[in-house]
Amino acid sequence: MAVSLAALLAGCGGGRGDPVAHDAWVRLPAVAGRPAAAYVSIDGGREAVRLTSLRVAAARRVELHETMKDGAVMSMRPVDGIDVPAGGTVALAPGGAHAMLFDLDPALKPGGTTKVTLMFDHAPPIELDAALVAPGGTGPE
Ligand SMILES: [Cu+2]
Repeated sequence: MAVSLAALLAGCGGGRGDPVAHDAWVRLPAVAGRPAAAYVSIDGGREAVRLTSLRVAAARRVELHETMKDGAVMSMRPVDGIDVPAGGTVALAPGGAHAMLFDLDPALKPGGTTKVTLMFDHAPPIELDAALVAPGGTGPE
């Protein structure tokens, strides 16, 4: 399949084919000092990309995790990226893939927001506000 140079260049600078992120939220930890979890939905663009990391200024360290179910036992493990198919939607959501935020700023309170930045292997970063949700909350209301 032929791809023109112009199309390639258009894809490299925030063109229309880039992925879009929305509905970001962070579930605050029930106990201060425990990790928080961040969730977001990503609509794939013209080409498949890989979410390689998530940056949160208010957290010292962030890991991408996937959740596995072995019978009734749920566990999670770090992954080095999450695939976002072209034209598809990937939801980081409770019970599935998520980002784990370590050493989150304890001043963050439910009802506020914090900035998160999604980093991709070959798409521009996306920065958006994540709603802060109380421990045990199921999503932003
Ligand atoms: Cu986790």
